[in-house]
Order: sequence, then structure tokens, then C-alpha cells
Amino acid sequence: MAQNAVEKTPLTLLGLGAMGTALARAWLAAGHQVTVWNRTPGRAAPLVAEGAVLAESAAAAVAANSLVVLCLLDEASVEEVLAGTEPAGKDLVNLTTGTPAEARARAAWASARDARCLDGGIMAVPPMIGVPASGAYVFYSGSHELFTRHRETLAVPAGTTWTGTDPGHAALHDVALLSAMYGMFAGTAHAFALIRGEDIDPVAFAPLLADWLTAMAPAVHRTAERLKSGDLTGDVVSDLAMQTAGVPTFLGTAEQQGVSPELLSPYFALMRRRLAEGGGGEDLAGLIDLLRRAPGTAA
Ligand code: FVH
Repeated sequence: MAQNAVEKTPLTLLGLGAMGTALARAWLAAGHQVTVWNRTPGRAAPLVAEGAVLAESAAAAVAANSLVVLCLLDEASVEEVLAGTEPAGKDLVNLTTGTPAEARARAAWASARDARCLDGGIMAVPPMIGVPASGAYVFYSGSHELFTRHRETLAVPAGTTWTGTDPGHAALHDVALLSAMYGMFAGTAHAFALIRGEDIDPVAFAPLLADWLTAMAPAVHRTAERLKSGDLTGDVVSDLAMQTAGVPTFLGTAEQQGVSPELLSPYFALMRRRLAEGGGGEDLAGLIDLLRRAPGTAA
């Protein structure tokens, strides 16, 4: 090693799917020694050719290093993989997508076994990993000591965003952002369905749609300010009464184009409900609390 060179933290990575492979590659490229394990060992071959060490079992992989990263399909696979391992004294970083409750339970599980645990929610797709300009980052929550100790290593594949010591908060941020993304995908699907069958080039239509969504995105800041202040009616630009009056136009257009309104109808139902409650002078922030139920009762 060159004089003054800082030794990179060696780590273990459990799970070599599309995301796990991208993570392993980024750490290898940055000079980390990476021990890998995957249920289907053949998936490790390209990484071994790039310098990774393949462990013969999950238990051997966990034993190999203090820092153990998991990137598996879901919590059930994490449960299965960790079952035969010895986590005592380990720093576990779980980048598997899961619910806040699963993250909290996993943190309690680790703590009961003398291990530390950090939960992570990846805000990226595999090609963005290890590409600093891509905007990829990971939400982290749980042990702040662990986060601080390994921050430099964790920052190699993607940026790091701390969300607090409640182990469930990384998952909650992750799922909240992804839920908004699915809302956008749903609206996009409806828009393309409307123009399909007409002499409109979807490729020419796409930039119009993307630019419109971009122009509307700052509305999230106004919504947040209203939720914080409780003021739902001050400086409203497009009030609920006006927007609800437009609902028949949206439903009529869908019908004329032979498109099911099933993606939009639930939102229109909320708008009509809030209007009936007297919220006509508000903007759409007034719909948010209509969605809230006692935890655990949502379908
Ligand atoms: N890929 C993406 O776009 C998203 C981006 C945001 C974050 N997600 C989450 O990352 C986790 C891993 O996702 P992935 O893309 O690597 O997923 P797959 O390519 O499907 O690989 C799944 C790995 O999990 C292993 N696995 C599944 N079940 C088990 C099990 N019962 N026991 C042991 N391992 C299991 C699987 O092994 P194998 O099929 O190769 O043997 C893969 O290594 C995920 O939470 C995303 O939500 C990705």
C-alpha cells in the first residue's frame, strides 16, 4: 500500500441481484475488499472475476467482516438468510426494501443479539449506483454511531441521507417517495391511454407531459407549508370547487376515448367528499387528512 494511503473498510454483501451486483461493483471499483454471498452462487462469478471473494455460506460471509450489508428481495429473504448466521458484534446495514415495522423489528432483533443495525432505503435504480452525477442516494435510519462510523464506505455507491434514529424512518421516507412515484406513473399511464388510438405521436407527446409534470412538481412545497401551518385557504390559486367542477370533463373525455377512469376515480371521489364537507375554498392539500385512518386498518 502506498504511504499515507487509507485502508478501505472491508465488507460483506449478502444478495447479488441487480442492485446487490451494482453495489458490489461500486465498492470493488473504489478499492474495498468485498466478500459476497448469494443463494444462487453462479451470480457471483462476474464479481469474483473483478476481485470479490465468494463465501461458501451466508454464515461464512457474515463471519468474514464486521460490516455486513444485505440487499435481498424482501424481509422474508432477510429472515431466511440471517437465520443461520452469528450476528453478534456485527454492523448490519440492511438495504432491502421493507416496511417501517419490519425495519424496527430487525433493529430490535439485532440489538437482542449484540449487533448494531442501520436500515437503508435506496433511491436509485442499479445503473445509477456508483455514478456520482446520477443523483442516487440512500435514506438511512437507526444506529447513528454505525452511520457515522461507516458513512464514507456507505457513500461509495450512492449519496447518504440520514433520517433519524427511529429505525423505521428510512423505510418510511423510501416508501413515501416511491408511493408518489407510482401516483405519477398512474397519471402518466392514463394520459398515454387517452391519446392512444389517435393520430398523436407518443414520442412527441412525451416531452409535453414531462415538462408539465416538472412544472407542477413545486406544488409539493406549497402542500407541505399548508400542512405545517394548518392554513388550507390562504392564497389558493386553483380552489377545490373549481377543480371539482372539471371532474365531468375528465371522466367524459376518458369515456369518449374508451379509457377506464379507474386510476383517477378514487382521487376524484376524495375531491367530491371534501367539497361536500365545505372545503371548496381550499386547494388539494385538504384531501390529505381524508386518507388517514387508525394505523393498521388501511386495506
Ligand atoms: N432494482 C431496482 O430497481 C430497485 C431499486 C430500489 C431498491 N430496490 C430494492 O433492492 C432490493 C434488491 O433488489 P434487486 O434489484 O437486487 O432484486 P433482484 O434482482 O430480484 O434480486 C433479489 C436478490 O434476493 C435474493 N433472494 C430472494 N429470495 C431469497 C431467499 N428466500 N433467500 C435468499 N436470497 C433470496 C436473490 O437471490 P437469487 O434469486 O439470485 O438466488 C437475489 O440475490 C429489493 O429489496 C428491492 O426492492 C431495487
